[in-house]
Amino acid sequence: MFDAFWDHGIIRRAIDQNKISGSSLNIRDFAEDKHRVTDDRPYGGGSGMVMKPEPLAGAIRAAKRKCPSAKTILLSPQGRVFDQAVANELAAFEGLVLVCGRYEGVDERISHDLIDDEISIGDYVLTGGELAAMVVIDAVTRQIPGTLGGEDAAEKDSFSNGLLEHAHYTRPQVFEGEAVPEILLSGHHKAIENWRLESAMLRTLLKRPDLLKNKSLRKPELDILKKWSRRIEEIIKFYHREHRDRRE
Ligand code: 4FV
Repeated sequence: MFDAFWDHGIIRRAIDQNKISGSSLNIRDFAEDKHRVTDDRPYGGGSGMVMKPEPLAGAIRAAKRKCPSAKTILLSPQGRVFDQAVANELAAFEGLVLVCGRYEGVDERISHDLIDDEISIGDYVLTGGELAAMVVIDAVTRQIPGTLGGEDAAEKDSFSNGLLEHAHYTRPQVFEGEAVPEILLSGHHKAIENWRLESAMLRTLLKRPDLLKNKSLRKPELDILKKWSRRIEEIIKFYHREHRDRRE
């Protein structure tokens, strides 16, 4: 599954620019028995299979020999939930060994002395950890300076300032009767910057109000919220005036 992943887009370019290097080790290559078995029935009975500790341990140790300072991470639903802050944190490490489980999961003893951290990409169950590992690699690679073309591209990301991104527009200026907001054509950079901040605030308020609640607001953001609340107050006052007049 990783062959295609390493070979496309920003990941491929980051590899070509030696910003990152990536390799995938097949756990079965570390199974020492003649049938190269990597899974077995669960002790205590029950359905499904569990990944055996020996091949996993062999693979993890082989990966660590490539980068001894690497942080080993098991992708599993039991892990701490992955988000932009975790991506930023992992981008600071020299290397990551991402362990991808299959079947019901991995033998618990692997977590005891070979795993530094456990990460989940979300509260749902996948058929394997590979897709989760790709999500982590993709988000972390974007945080490495220079992988996104514009030096500051990642800073302007959703979540980087605790807000969702502002609305984006490109040509044509009018699409199926809908025009691009005039302000974006004005060349007035400060006004465009303010428009984009208000767009980001509005989208965050409507789509992810939880982000606004946990965010330390900067003055421009507070001013925007105050402006909106004044407007809402006016509407409520107008409503009451209308209602009172109708009652009288
Ligand atoms: C998962 C997740 C996930 C659990 C059993 C693979 C599966 C199977 N990994 N975030 N959610 N893993 O569902 O990271 O082995």
